[in-house]
Amino acid sequence: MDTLILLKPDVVRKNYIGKILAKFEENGFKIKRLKMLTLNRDEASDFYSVHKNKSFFSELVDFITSGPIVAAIIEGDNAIERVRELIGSTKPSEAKIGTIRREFGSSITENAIHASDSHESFIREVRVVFPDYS
Ligand code: FUP
Repeated sequence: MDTLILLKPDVVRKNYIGKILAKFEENGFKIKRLKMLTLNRDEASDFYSVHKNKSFFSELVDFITSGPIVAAIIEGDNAIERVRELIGSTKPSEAKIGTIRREFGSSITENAIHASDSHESFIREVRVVFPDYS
C-alpha cells in the first residue's frame, strides 16, 4: 500500500530532510518516488482544498508555498495508518515522544510533515505532486 508525505519548507530550511527520510527506511518502508519542488498558490490551494473554508487556510497556503518541499511516495503494509502514527499529532507539542512532529515540528503550522490521512486523500493529493502516478 502507498501513501504520500510532504516534508514542509521548515524541514528543508533546517536541514532535517535526511534525518526524517531515514526514519521511514528504519521503520521498514520503501521510498518509491522522491522529488523536491516548490508548490505555487494554485497547487497548494488544490492540495489543501478540504481546508478552504477554515480560518487558517491562507496561513497554510503561505507557509507551504514559502520554499521548497520534499514529496515522497512511501510504500509498506498498512502504510497510511502506520505513517500517520509515525508522524504524530498535528500540534507538535501534543505529539507523542518519538514521533516526527514532536522531534522536528515547531508549531501547528510549521509542523514538519504532511501525510495522507486516508486512501481517498492520498488519491486526491498524489495527483498534485506526482501527476503521472498510477
Ligand atoms: P493533519 O492531517 O495532522 O496534517 O492536520 P489537519 O488536516 O487538521 O490540518 C492540516 C494542516 O493545517 C496542518 F498540518 C497544520 C494546519 N493547521 C493550522 O495551521 N491550524 C489549525 O488550527 C489546524 C491545522
